[in-house]
Order: sequence, then structure tokens, then C-alpha cells
Amino acid sequence: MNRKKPFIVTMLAAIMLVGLIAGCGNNSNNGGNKPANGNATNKPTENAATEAPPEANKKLVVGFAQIGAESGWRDAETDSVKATFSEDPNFELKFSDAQQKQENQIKAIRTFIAQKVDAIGLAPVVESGWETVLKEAKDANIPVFLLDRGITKGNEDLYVSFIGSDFILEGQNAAKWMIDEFGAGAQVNIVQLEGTVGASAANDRKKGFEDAIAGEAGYKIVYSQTGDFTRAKGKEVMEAYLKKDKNIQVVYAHNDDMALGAIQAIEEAGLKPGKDIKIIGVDGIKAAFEAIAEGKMNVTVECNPLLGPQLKQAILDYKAGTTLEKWIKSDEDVYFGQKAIDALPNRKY
Ligand code: GYE
Repeated sequence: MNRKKPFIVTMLAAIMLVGLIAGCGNNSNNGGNKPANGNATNKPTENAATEAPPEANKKLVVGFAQIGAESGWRDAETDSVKATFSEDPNFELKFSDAQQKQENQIKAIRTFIAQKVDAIGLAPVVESGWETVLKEAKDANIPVFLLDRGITKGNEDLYVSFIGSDFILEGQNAAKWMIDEFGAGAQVNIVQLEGTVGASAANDRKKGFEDAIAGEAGYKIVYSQTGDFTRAKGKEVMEAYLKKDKNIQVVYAHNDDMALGAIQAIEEAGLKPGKDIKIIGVDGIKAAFEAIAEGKMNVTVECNPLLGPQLKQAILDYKAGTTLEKWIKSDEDVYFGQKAIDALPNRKY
């Protein structure tokens, strides 16, 4: 073993020397061109056309496996990721839209691995079923960052960090608003519109809410059904339920889009959303703030979709060798009443 060392050291030294000579050559070419042109600094475009930008070789390629475009929140997240990486010349983004299908996300990840990207961002549509493909990324030494939704516990070694919200807390905050509004001991029938079956955002928003009302005997979830995080399905589920039973005091929707769909169904059934039936949403999209200002919705529990900058920072930190937090948590608020109306002009998405 030891006898091989001098040979390796010699080889390394030789490689470094070749690299150094090549590097010196480039530098002297660049340096030589500028004074020769005499006006290099005045004509940046000419230089750009003839010389490759120095960053060209160093671009970090990021593959992002997005879920789809099911909600206003999702669109805002997509815009944030695309804008963050397109504005930075040191990055190149490969974007994939899985149209809500896990199998498409798995295919996208395999393509990113084959393309030898520098990092993978994944917004997992559901929590389970990622072990095999994430192990493949790990074996290929490609770091994976989970964005906005999580995966089944026990798989923490398969990703660097989860960047996103505390969905259990969001569910608790939704319940807290409701209990403050109606008071302890009130009789309240609730319809829960759940998000995509198996999604961490749906599982945890349900858990946080249900745990928080467990001690309140008068608060009853009379119906709980998935609306797949879309406005159309939120409306459909609500419409069907209202045909059977109108004795509901609250709709708790796991996102604003489903809440907005439910509002339409309630209006079409001749009831007043926001008054006859109180409406709770999650996300904090602009359309929810508008509905609150119109008095048709009551509260939105904020969930931050602008995660592009945090993803970029996490990748840079990882590449720099910094140890990252396992959960990079978003800071969020709850908006209702005048606070929502005041915040409306500044909502960007
Ligand atoms: O609340 C919902 C979306 O994963 C946090 O997904 C996200 C959720 C968001 O479609 O609107």
C-alpha cells in the first residue's frame, strides 16, 4: 500500500501541474486580450460574444420535481423556484411537472440522476414510496432537498433538508381560530375538505385540527372527504354534501382553493358563506384575502410558498460544506378580519 503512495503523489502533482499550466494559459489570454483590444471594458458585448463567461463551467444544475399546478399556492411556489434560479447565472434549472402523479415524479428524478445534476429538489405528492428512487439519488451522490411536503418518517438519511411548513401547527391554528370564534362548549358541525390522499400537508393538517378539537365535545366533524387540493373538487364535494345536510356551521378546508370552491357551492345552495357557514382555509393566497374582504370567507392560515430562495441557499450551503438543519421551517401567520383586509394590498400571489 505504502509503496504505491509515491506514484500516486507523482501522478497528482503532474495533473495539478497540467491544470496550472492550462489555467495560466487562460489567464494570460484574457489578460493579453484586454490591453491588445485597448477598449475591452468599453465593449462588454463583443467580449461576451468571443469569450465564454468565466461562470459557464461552474453552473450548478438543479432538477426540480414539482407536483403539478393544482392550486394557487402551487403556482406561486413554481414561480418562486423558476424566478430564483433563472435570475442567477450560476444556476441552471431543469423543471418537471408531474401532473399530480408520483410515478411521473419518480421518472423525473431518474432522468435528473441520468443527467448527473448537482442537486435535486422534490415536492413529494404523497408521503410514502420514495425509498427506492431516493436511494438511487444517494448512491449517485446527488443531494436531495424536500420542498414543502415531507416523506414518511424514518427516511431522514435519504435527503439533506426538508424546507417547508409545520402542517400540524397549521391545523392547530385553524382549530384555535374556530374555538375562539364559537367559544368552548358550543355545538359546531364541521365539514372537513381534505387535501390529496396520502400527502403530508393533508395528513398533518387533519391531525393538528382533529387533535385540537378532541377535548371539545360540541365540535363534531360530520363529514370529511378529499377535494384533492383543487377548487373544482372542493366545490363538488361541498355541493354533494349540502344536498344531504345543511346543518353545518364550519367548513375547514386544507387549502384556500378548496375553500373557495366550497364558497361557490354554498352560495349556489342559497346560503351565505362567511356568515351562515364559517369558512376556514389554509395557504394565504390573494384570492382568499379577497374573499375575506368580501365577507365570504373568515380566516386563512398562512403557508409560505415562496421557497425558491431558501432552496437555493440550502444548495449553496450544502456545497460549501455547511451542516444544514434537517427542517428549515417557514415563519407563518394567521389572517382574519381587519388584519386580512390590511394585508391584502401587499399579497403578491
Ligand atoms: O397547501 C396546497 C397545495 O404542499 C403545502 O399543496 C403544499 C400544499 C398547499 O396544493 O394548496
